[in-house]
Amino acid sequence: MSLSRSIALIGAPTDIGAGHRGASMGPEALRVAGLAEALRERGLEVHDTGNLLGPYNPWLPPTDGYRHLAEVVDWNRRVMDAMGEQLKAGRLPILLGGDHCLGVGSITAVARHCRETGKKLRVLWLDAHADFNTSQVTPSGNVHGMPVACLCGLGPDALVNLGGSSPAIQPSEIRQIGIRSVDQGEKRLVKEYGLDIYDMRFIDEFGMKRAMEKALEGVDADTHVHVSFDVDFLDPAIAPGVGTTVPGGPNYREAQLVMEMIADTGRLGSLDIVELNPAFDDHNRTGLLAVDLVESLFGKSTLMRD
Ligand code: HAR
Ligand code: MN
Ligand code: MN
Ligand code: MN
Repeated sequence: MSLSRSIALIGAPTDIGAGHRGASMGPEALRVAGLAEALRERGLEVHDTGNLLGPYNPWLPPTDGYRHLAEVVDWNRRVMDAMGEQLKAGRLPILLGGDHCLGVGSITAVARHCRETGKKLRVLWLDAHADFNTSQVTPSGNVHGMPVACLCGLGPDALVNLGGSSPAIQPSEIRQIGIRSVDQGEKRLVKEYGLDIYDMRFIDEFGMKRAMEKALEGVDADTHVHVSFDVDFLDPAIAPGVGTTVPGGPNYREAQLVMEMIADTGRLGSLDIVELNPAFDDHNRTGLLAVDLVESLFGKSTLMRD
């Protein structure tokens, strides 16, 4: 396995792009759930770099279709710089969100790292939502519903050009898994941009194994795999601790299989864990589940294989 043995945890305690307060407590909940210890148990070296500092959430209504755009940009710049620094140092960065608007900064840094090192990029977007809204079509103005569009060049200049070249990624570099909530206008855009989506309907009909085989098709020794794990990907029955639950998500075994199949590629290069909201959780149950799944992502098979 060519996994980087050295991991950097980067906390980004903010809910600046979300529709509910509380994802700002995500980084600490993941620490309390034992994330660093679990990774060390896997034989990995873990540096917790602590939390980034960014603007407070002013909790204002949208202006021109965005809530808190200036603050969202500020947080994303800090996330991009911190992720970029760790990638440059040869570590595998794990972003502890924070809401999913931070995926813009995180993946912009990863995409730049791939360009500089001549790697192919495969983003695996595990989510209930497609996060492909724009200011024109968003039902909420919440930027956590927009990061994939921004990364593909569709959005405000400050986010689209965060890394200095736009678009940060091509739609062909991303696969979405577990999707089951896409807004009306968002649907049109997703089709127009040709996103490769393994939604819950696909998973119901063909199973998670087939979905993941397809999502991982083409991943090879030259590929950097980035996993953007929005915890609302999981079925709310097992993961109540998120701001935007959507019924009908992957169950425990399906989620484990996703992580195990990614681990089997040996190509994981970076990770976001976002949208964990302790204010909605039950005794950190969702935080503990996220850590359990991340252990599988780093090769701890729940079965008899290792
Ligand atoms: N699609 C809705 C919106 O744009 C809800 C988005 C919720 N997003 C997240 N991240 N929780 O996936 O407002
Ligand atoms: Mn999301
Ligand atoms: Mn989501
Ligand atoms: Mn790398």
